[in-house]
Amino acid sequence: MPRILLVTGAAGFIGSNFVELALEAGYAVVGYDALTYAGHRENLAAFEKHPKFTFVQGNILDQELFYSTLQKHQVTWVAHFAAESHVDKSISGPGAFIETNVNGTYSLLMAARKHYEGLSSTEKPRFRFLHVSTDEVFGELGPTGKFSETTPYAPNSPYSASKAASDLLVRAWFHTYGLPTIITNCSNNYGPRQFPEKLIPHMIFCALQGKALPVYGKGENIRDWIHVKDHARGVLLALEKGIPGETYCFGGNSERKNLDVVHALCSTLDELRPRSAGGSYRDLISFVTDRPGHDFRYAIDDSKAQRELGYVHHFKNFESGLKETIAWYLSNLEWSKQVTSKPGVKVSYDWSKI
Ligand code: NAD
Ligand code: TDX
Repeated sequence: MPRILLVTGAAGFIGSNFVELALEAGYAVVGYDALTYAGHRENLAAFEKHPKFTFVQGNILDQELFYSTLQKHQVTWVAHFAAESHVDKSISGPGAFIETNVNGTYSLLMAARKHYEGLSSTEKPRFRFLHVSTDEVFGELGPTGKFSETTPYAPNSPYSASKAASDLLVRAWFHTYGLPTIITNCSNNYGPRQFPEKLIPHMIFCALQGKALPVYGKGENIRDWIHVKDHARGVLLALEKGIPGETYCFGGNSERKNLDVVHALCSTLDELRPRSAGGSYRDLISFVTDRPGHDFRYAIDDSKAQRELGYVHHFKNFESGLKETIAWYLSNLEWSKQVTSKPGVKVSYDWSKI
């Protein structure tokens, strides 16, 4: 029986990169996405006409639609990426995060369990519900140590608390109902198609406009950067080889201070697109009020995934991955213009200056 993969959040940053990989690997994929301010059909344009790809516009809170989609397409694996994903947005408006991330995941679990109960005895053991989560559920690290699958949860932002709550629901559905669930926790992703509210693309477009580059606090907070294609490969491996009830962490082995990321970004832009006004893009760096409750450091030990899933990092050098990413944004300015020009989008750029 072929694997039919349903991907929630397929039109978002990581979801669309995952769909691309799964199609390349030969799987049939059903993309399921509500197309919020962060989800875009443009992200699926390259494979929209792929014979093995189907798109359903739907909300994860719509349990009936989700169940009927699972039934109609005889789905055998679910990869759940859909979420409200921006920490700053969760601070100014936490309600949407509880609604989508907690209630939405609950709704999917209810529908997935009903679908699972109706599968044949040969299909049941092969069904998987993979929930994509974040390293932020573990809280923050001091200067040393790394998060792993055994780190206790200690979320600090409304975003990470809502993700932690959804992880615990997924865990409970495995233990109580026997739904074959897997959880993955990943560090900060970078790469093509990331919505420009997040650090890297936001800095690129501020720089191109000649606007200040807003570094929170002193820029000393540390993130572990993973290329989105490595994360996508990890999730696919977890579906193919992971054990139900287990969790797997993925990191990039590339810890950087935010200020160092912005410096690297400016140097690359200086090389690829020198400022017409002269000088370096670094001159635009501006230190602004810190994010409330800003976690100091994240870092992931992904040796379990390496050992048990055969996970390897393809993007070993963050600065060269960053350069490739910046080059992608520079050659896809029309994409950025379209995705930031939709209703409900908080970031806005003056495209006449870019
Ligand atoms: P994103 O914001 O780019 O995309 C989210 C997608 O989910 C969008 O396409 C949006 O339309 C869709 N969506 C939102 N609410 C929905 C709803 N109610 N019903 C259906 N679809 C809905 O996010 P991303 O950065 O691609 O993150 C994807 C997942 O990976 C999230 O679960 C996030 O928590 C997790 N994650 C992200 C990172 C990161 O660095 N970006 C790191 C670790 C984990
Ligand atoms: O303008 C900015 N200036 C700044 O200094 C922005 C947008 C961010 N920052 C800082 C805050 C963080 O320390 O940069 C770091 C990265 O910020 P974000 O890109 O907003 O990511 P982060 O808050 O670390 O969360 C991301 O990684 C984990 C994703 O958005 C989450 O979905 C994921 O779970």
